[in-house]
Parts: sequence; structure tokens; C-alpha cells
Amino acid sequence: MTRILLLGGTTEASTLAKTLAETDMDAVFSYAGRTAKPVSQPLPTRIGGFGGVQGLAAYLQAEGITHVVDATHPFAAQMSRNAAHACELADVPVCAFERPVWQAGEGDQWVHVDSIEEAVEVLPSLPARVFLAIGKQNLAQFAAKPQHHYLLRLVDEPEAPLPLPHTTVEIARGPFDAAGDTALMQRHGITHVVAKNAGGAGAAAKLSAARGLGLPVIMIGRPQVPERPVLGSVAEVMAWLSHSPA
Ligand code: 3Y8
Ligand code: NAP
Repeated sequence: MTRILLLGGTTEASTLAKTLAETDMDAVFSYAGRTAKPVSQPLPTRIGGFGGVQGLAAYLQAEGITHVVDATHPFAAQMSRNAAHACELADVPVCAFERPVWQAGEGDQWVHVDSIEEAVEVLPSLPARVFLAIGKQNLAQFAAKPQHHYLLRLVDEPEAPLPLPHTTVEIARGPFDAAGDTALMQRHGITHVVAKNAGGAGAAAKLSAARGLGLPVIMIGRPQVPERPVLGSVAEVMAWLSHSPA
């Protein structure tokens, strides 16, 4: 009997959840619990960590999970590492459902970096106005350059004081559109954009806006995640589910 654990938190995961809900397959959707009110899903949903690799392996056995689809964000590297290791321990097949990286096109002024720390390093010394569209978990590193004014886009109101002296906070949950991001960046006189190479459409608006406004984008490359089958569409995932032995 197939029972799927769908590790979510992205547009792809939500799209796959809709398809799974239309089948008679038994599936459970999983959020980390990063946001106050995550978008509801058409599948039974659990929220919160599993307790590391061991916790996840125990969950897989206790819940009789036969397949894991890792549809987490490309920067949710710890979850992907844990899923790969726990599935090996529990002998459960796992695949990733992931969108391709963004590639710079005509008119894009991208500076590629490999980490948040490197993104901080490449920011100028003279005060600038920086759109930090990377969420809230990695803001502390930018305190190394307090001279800039940072526009922060967060999903929820920050509970603790922010680690940066000059900020404007925009509370918004994507997906975003280019017109909205262009207006936002003009309103705040943005001179630089910092982005994670998330891929997908949900966060791409700021890249089109930067291209149109002729602004540089500091593009943070994806972290390393373990080898596992990487699928790029709902159809490929559904085929993988029917071909992988339960
Ligand atoms: C909790 C679930 C869906 C999924 C929607 C996608 C699109 C909108 C764009 C910008 C970039 C950012 C951030 C972003 C986007 C989608 C997708 C995506 C980027 C929700 C969600 C959860 C999260 C967690 C949140 C992180 C933060 C990252 C904001 C729900 C809305 C910056 C990533 O406040 C916090 O602690 C936020 C934390 C992880 C990155 C960070 O490190 O701060 N996502 N985002 C998931 C969970 O609990 O398991 O609340 O409904 C999901 C989505 N966020 O169903 O349609 O698929 O990428 N999310 C990035 O890409 O850089 C915003 O502002 O331009
Ligand atoms: P992460 O750093 O890779 O994972 C840290 C820990 O959070 C994991 O070890 C696990 O805790 C828990 N966790 C992460 N994703 C989970 C899930 N879907 N279900 C249950 N537990 C989960 O994760 P993150 O980068 O904070 O991302 C958290 C969530 O936000 C994920 O759902 C991800 O898809 C979504 N998201 C992240 C980003 C981003 O930029 N990082 C962007 C958009 C959406 P335990 O070890 O206790 O099991």
C-alpha cells in the first residue's frame, strides 16, 4: 500500500499536493513550521521538525511511509540531507522535485557568489540601498556592513529586533510579480538586489524588475545536497511513484 511523505514549503510542493489529492494515493504533507500561518494544503498536513535523521527514520517506520518526495526549497539543504540519510536507513525510496536554477539572460547584471558571507563581501563599501530578498534566517551576516539601508521582505512580522541598523521591512508572502517588484524597488531607491538562486516563478519577479531597472543582482548559488533522483515535473513524480516498488 503506497503512503507518501511530501516534504513541502514550495510552489512545486503545493502543485504536487493538488494532484495527489485527486488520486486515491495516501499522502501526508509536511511543513517545517517556519511561518505563522502556512498556506493550507488539500492533504493531511503535519507541521514541525522530525528530530533529525533518527527522528525522521522513526517517523517513516511508524507511519508506514513507502515513498518520500523532497519538494523542499533548494536552500532547505539540511532537510534534503536528512531525508536522503533517513530514507537510506529506513530503506524507503526518495526523490527530489525541484525547479531548475535561474540563468542570467540578456541585460542581466548578475554577480555570482557561493554563500551568504560572499554576498556580504561583494557589497560596496560606500552606503547603498540593498533589497535583501532572502527571507529572515540569514540577515545577521549582513550586520558586517551596517552602512547600507536594507529593504527586507519577510513573511511574518519580525518577533525579535532586527540585526541591522537601517532597514525598511515589507511583510509579504510570494509568489510576486515583476510590476509589483519594480514599483517596490523604485519606491525605495534600490541600488542592489541580493537573491538566492531559488529557481521557479515565485521569486523570479525581482530579477525581471532588476533587469528593467538596470540594477546589479548578487546571486547566491545553491548549497550542496546529496545525490538522489531529481525530477522536474508533477508528471515525472507521478511516474516515479508508480514505478518505484512500495
Ligand atoms: C514555510 C509556506 C506555495 C509556496 C510559496 C517558492 C515560492 C512564495 C518566494 C522574495 C523571496 C524566500 C522565502 C520565498 C518564496 C514561495 C513559496 C517562496 C522567498 C513559504 C512558506 C514557508 C516559507 C518559508 C520561508 C523562509 C524564507 C523563504 C521567504 C507558507 C511562504 C526568501 C526564499 O520568516 C521566515 O522564517 C521565512 C523563512 C524559509 C527563507 C529564509 O531563510 O528566511 N521561505 N515560505 C514553509 C515551512 O514551514 O515548511 O507559509 O505558506 C513558501 C514560499 N516561499 O505553497 O505556493 O516556491 O519559492 N520564501 C527565497 O526563495 O529566497 C521570498 O522575497 O523575493
Ligand atoms: P532547513 O534549514 O533545510 O531544515 C532545518 C530543519 O527544519 C530540518 O532539519 C527539519 O528539522 C526542519 N524542516 C525543514 N523543512 C521541513 C519540512 N518541510 N517538514 C518538516 N520539517 C522540516 O530548512 P529551511 O531552509 O529552514 O526551510 C524550512 C521550510 O521552508 C521548508 O519547508 C522549505 O521548503 C521552506 N522554504 C525554505 C526556503 C529557504 O530559502 N530556505 C525558501 C522557501 C521555502 P528536523 O531536523 O527536526 O527534522
